[in-house]
Amino acid sequence: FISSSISRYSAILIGASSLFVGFSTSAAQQPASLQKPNVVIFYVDDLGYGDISPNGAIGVSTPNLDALASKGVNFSDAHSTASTCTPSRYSLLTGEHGFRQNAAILPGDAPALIRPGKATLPSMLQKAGYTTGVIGKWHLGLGDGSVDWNQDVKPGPLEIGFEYSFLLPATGDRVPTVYLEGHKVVNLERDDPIEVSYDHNVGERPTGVDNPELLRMKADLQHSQTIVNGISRIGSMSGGEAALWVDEEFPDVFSEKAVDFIVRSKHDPFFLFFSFQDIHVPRLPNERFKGKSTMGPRGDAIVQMDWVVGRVMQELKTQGVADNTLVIFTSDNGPVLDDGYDDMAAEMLGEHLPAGPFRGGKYSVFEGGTRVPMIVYWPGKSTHTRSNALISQVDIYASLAGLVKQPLAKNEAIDSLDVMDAFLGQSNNARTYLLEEAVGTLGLRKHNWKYIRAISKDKGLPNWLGNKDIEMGFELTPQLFDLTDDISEQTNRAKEYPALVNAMEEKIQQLIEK
Ligand code: NG6
Ligand code: CA
Repeated sequence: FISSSISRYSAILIGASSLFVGFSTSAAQQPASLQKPNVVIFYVDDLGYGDISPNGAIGVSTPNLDALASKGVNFSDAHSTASTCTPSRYSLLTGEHGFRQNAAILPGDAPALIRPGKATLPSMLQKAGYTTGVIGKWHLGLGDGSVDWNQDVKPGPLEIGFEYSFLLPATGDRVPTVYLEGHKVVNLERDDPIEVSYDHNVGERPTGVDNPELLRMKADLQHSQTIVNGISRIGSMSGGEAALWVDEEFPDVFSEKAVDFIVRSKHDPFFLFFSFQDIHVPRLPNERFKGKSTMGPRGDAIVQMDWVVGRVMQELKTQGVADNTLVIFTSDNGPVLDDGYDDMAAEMLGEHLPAGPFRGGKYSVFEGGTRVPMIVYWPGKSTHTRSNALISQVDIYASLAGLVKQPLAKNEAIDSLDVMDAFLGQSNNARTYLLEEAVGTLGLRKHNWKYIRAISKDKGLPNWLGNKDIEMGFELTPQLFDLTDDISEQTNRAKEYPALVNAMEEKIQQLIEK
């Protein structure tokens, strides 16, 4: 009786809602069993598998993640789709592999990579009645090309399914170093317009190249252009003085925006994509986190990130929506120590293993590139367990669509599988194969086998990869590892198993041609 009257009730609302954007059904009006859960994705930048205490971190403690893992599902074989940021984010939001859109690390003035009209995770959830917001790092491009930061900056997240956005437009180390709320640069003054260039110097601001004495942190050549807040960045920027961000304020600025979003949205089901700048470079944690790890700024940035998770989790409780919120905590790619700034990350590492037992890190095709922390928690719905299911972030899309009963079009989220039972820790059956994208090649998992495609000689690798002190896993011949007894990918078995190598190469071809 209840359910039929509810469905009649919502049918009336659906009819009426054509007048409005989205539904206005209050979550509180529905019996709990029929409520769609809120979804919060905490997406950390460059956080390695071993960087959190539930996964054995040594130099840093993350009590809020301990709390999450002590109730939720902690995954040991969960992957971002790529070992760099832009393609991983593209996949998370579209349910497609990054290579389909040639997703590569974008400059700070790149056009929007996800074009309006493309089905996305937020647009799918919007159709299912969700209020959607993105807060934090974007790095998926904005505008149509040669973006003018003094006008409405679009298309961007608002044109692909987010109702609210508060962004760091690209990365912390790239200009423009300003916040973007909706279409507008925050605090921009009319008589001080912003200009940005990635190929020549603009304006009068000092640069790291010319004025190294002004720097608070030494940087490599690529990070030595415009100085903002004592830190030289990638790219050149003039104007927008009143709009410049202060890196040390990120934890408070972004978590307050998240709090406001939760307070505003709590009557509808909501989706919050909380995308961290931490622990990407430049690592400039707030004063109150300084020295809270034994690893210098990189470890302190982890403490800061953990605090932000706790702050947002607390607000879910305060607003009375925690029990009906599905939380996914994960990272966009594996760890990196020196990524362009001299912040002592390598020197102060001690015994800590950022990638845990896995080889390589950010940029790598080895497991350390994409095997990232993932914790999922939905009170009363997820099982408390440690799961070794083979999970890809590309599957979040179809899994959430299944959960909210939103049918997918044929060409929507084509690489995404509904593995919600695995996300909730109720099954170990997720993927049997999983693609891993790196800057120079592709890897493929088939159960515990790991195949790495040979890189092509003539294509070469971006020259800046040379000095990262990371094992990339790029070889001119194919590699094959059996992770069952070789979790750290030490012994190449490709010559012993030529048929398997061929089969896995064929599988990659099939996936590409799909
Ligand atoms: C690289 C930057 C690096 C980082 C990365 C993107 C250089 C030398 N290095 O090009 O510092 O910004 O891009 O990181 O320019 S990601 O996590 O957003 O993919
Ligand atoms: Ca990243």
